[in-house]
Amino acid sequence: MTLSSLGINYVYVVCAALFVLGLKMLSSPATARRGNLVSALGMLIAIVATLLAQGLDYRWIMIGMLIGGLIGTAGAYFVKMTAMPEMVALFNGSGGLASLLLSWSEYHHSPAMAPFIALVTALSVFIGGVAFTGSMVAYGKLAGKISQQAVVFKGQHLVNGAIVLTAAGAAALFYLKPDSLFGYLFFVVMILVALVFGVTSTIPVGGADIPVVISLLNSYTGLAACAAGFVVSNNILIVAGALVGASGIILTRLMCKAMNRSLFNIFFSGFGTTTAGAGSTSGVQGEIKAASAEDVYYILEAADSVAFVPGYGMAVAQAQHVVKELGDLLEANGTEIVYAIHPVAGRMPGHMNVLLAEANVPYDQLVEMEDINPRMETMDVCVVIGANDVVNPAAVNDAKSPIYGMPIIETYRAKTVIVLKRSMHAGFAGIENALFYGENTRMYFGDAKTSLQAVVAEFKSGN
Ligand code: TAP
Repeated sequence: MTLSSLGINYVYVVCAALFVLGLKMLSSPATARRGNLVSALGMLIAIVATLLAQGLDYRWIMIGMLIGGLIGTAGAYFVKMTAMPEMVALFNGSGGLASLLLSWSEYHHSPAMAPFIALVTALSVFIGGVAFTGSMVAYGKLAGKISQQAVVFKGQHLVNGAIVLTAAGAAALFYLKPDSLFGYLFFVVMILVALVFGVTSTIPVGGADIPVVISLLNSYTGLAACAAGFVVSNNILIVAGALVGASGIILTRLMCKAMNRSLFNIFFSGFGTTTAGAGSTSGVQGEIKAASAEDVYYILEAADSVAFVPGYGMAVAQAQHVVKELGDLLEANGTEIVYAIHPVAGRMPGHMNVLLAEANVPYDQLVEMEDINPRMETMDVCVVIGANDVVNPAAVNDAKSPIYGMPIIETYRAKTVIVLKRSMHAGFAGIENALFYGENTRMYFGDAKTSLQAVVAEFKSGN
């Protein structure tokens, strides 16, 4: 059975609509799961329709799909939530490599290319190659397989500039005569240079900034797929690639904005590479008021409204389930509960949303930063669970601070703040936090999960 070329384009329009709808649904926690399924359905229809339209021998394709499907399913089931960025990096790299290989094989089929096809072939192998090795470096850094430190050396910009110029030169020479031996030589040079550039452009990024880079590389993979779509004249690959390219760049921009950092700063500053400790100084003065589980119980028990503000430490402690348990107990006690989510809390986009969804926190209790800040003064208690930078008032009132200008959840304006962390160590940005010394702040030291379990026990025993 084959689909006519007109018929398949109708199918592709449906698939494209499903992709767009799926993306739209991904923008809200309440619809995100269904959005994923809608997009996946669009992709399934696109793959089946494309295979039917080509009238191919499907045996090898089926074997490939089966192996890939098994790896993907196993990965999705067994990967730990905190290892999700690594998995995304691996998938992303595979996408870049697939575009590179697809365009390379098309070139072998018909090296006598029209100028436009030569151009998109060059683009797809170059961007695909960069996305592949860049993602592998990103994976290595996140998984601790290679050093998380930013590798910054003198003349780095010059080296990267020379690499890009070499790639552009090779692409131009390939473009002029793609079907000659020289054309092929320059094609191979372009691939090698792309693979090297993926590494050299990613190693200057510190481990903690890698999620932003993964989002950017994701955008590259989309662009490579889009270019590959032109190479093989496949409309749905063009559309899907363009959507991934655009959404990747939008997400990258959002992450940069939420951290008040430029992409240049992320790529070249080596920010966040040192494990900042108590030694970081900003001249913060004041008294630390420690609290016990019993103190926290009394404060919470008397509160009418409580905002939980989760951060990276909640992910480390895997405290989301006990947070929900405490939230339920408070609700049963007649307290209003919200979970205030900062867009870059944790280490990956949507990190806190995913963890809280895993613990079945109702979506309508999740409140965004823009919505909680205006009513902060009316909140009786803010419970900061392993968050640090995203609640640091220096971002608002210390113009010299490296995070000045970064939007934060302004917990310091709440009536009482309880901070759960293990020590006075700094967070990702490596700076001290005046919130911990605030008049209205109580520090409850310890692992967030263990600490919250103790508070839950207090509630259950009715103290
Ligand atoms: P951080 O500022 O990194 O602070 C996390 C805090 O959690 C630390 O101060 C740590 O203090 C505490 N902690 C660690 N393990 C804990 C445990 N088991 N129990 C209790 N507390 C624990 O986190 P944040 O406030 O979520 O901010 C995120 C930072 O990452 C921002 O600077 C952001 O710009 C950056 N970033 C985010 C992203 C995305 S997309 N989310 C991407 C790249 C960078 P102790 O060691 O004292 O316990």
